[in-house]
Amino acid sequence: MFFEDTIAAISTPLGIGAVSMVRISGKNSVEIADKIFSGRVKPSVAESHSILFGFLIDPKNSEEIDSVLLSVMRSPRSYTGFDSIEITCHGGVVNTKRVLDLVLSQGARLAEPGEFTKLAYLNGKIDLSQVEAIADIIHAKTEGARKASMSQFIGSLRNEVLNLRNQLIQLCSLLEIDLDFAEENLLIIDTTKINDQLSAVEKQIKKLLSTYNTGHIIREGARVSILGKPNVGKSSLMNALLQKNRAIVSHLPGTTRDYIEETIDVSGIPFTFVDTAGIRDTKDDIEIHGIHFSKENILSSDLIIVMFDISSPYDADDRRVKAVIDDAMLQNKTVKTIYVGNKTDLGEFDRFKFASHIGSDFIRVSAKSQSGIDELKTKIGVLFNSDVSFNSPMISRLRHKIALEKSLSSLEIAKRSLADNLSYEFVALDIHNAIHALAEIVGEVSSDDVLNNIFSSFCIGK
Ligand SMILES: Nc1nc2c(ncn2[C@@H]2O[C@H](COP(=O)(O)OP(=O)(O)OP(=O)(O)O)[C@@H](O)[C@H]2O)c(=O)[nH]1
Ligand SMILES: [Mg+2]
Repeated sequence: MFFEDTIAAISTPLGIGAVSMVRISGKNSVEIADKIFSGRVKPSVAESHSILFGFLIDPKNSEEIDSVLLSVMRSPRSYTGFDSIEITCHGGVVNTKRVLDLVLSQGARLAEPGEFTKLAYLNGKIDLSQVEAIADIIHAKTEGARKASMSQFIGSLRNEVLNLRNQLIQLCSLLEIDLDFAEENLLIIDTTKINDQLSAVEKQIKKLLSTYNTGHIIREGARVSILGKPNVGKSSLMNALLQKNRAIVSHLPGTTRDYIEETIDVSGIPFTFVDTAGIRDTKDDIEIHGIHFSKENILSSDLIIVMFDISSPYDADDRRVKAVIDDAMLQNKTVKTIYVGNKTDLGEFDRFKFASHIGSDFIRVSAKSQSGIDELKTKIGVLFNSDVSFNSPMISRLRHKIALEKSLSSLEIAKRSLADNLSYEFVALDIHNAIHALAEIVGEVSSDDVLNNIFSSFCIGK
């Protein structure tokens, strides 16, 4: 049985380092520690949350394995809720593995990825939104992602979901009380009031749903492709954004043939910038391939920077670029665009004519002299709401979005049932469905598939 096992794993990255940590959790943890640890105090008589200094000794041959610090955390005051031991030993691959082997030889089983956290979840120490937050803290690529994950870990999403759920539970109980007393005609509920309260909860759910775009981009990052005709300065802009010479720049049109990508942090969000081959009519086979990639990139991007050379007239190639982008936007409806007029250092041809050709305002930059680059970065950040408070409740996973949408559609059905004067029994049932969907977010109801999917993304030892 799951709860019967005592599990162990190396919780620090395997490699050369000052120290490593081997974690043990489960009912035999302290007993195992007693068998292998020699110090002034035995783990089994040590108080919870004390740290002991001593040696690990292999009971088989009394070999001294390592000098360590050993922490004792007794149930239920531990990460998993079970008795837990953490051994801080010297680092290094061979030494750390030897310590783990010693623990395993005394009856612990090697933990599966995320199993310590799974124990914590099954033991009711944390809910599923916090489990996900832990994975996100570990994988955070930017300060923004770290902050948002920490806010979720300390309960911002959980509290919001529980608050929504409580409002619905109260509504349900009102309806159910009314049903109980219906025959005696004792209570008559104001249907309009119930409808208004349902609408109020719907509004709050919609607000939470609206955080998905920013939330998942903070977690997963955004893809930004730079497009334009050859020679407008796409590769120069790429280098200016990255602050390094990553892409080849030359005066020859058609320099970039493949696409190049690199990720940087802009306002707390990981942005992957993609420099693409200039779009034009060409007979060159390799270039045609590159242009095909450029068009494909539009479909997988969250944002396209469309670039023009403002120092020369808007021409047929620019028109072609604009047509390609307009066409791709019909297929990728969520993609955002920013228009950029480059080479302002060479003078501007006709700013207003340009704006009317592209049907949009644009940002003026000089990739060469780096002017306007900060303004462009700010604009990119604003497009993805990077000014959002990382501490407010936010959803970041498709799983959350689907659950909220399910909840919303059950509430819509409830309102319809109410409008159709159906028995409150049906209305209450619809609201129960909405509550059930909300409960999925915090994992009060969950399928094995969902759990396996979440825990498989963890490292062993967490
Ligand atoms: N004066 C000036 N020259 C620029 C600027 N940006 C780029 N250039 C020059 O324009 C030429 C083309 O620049 P690239 O960055 O290679 O242009 P590209 O759009 O990547 O071109 P392809 O890869 O061929 O599609 C180079 O000679 C650059 O030095 C700018 O802001 N001002
Ligand atoms: Mg280029």
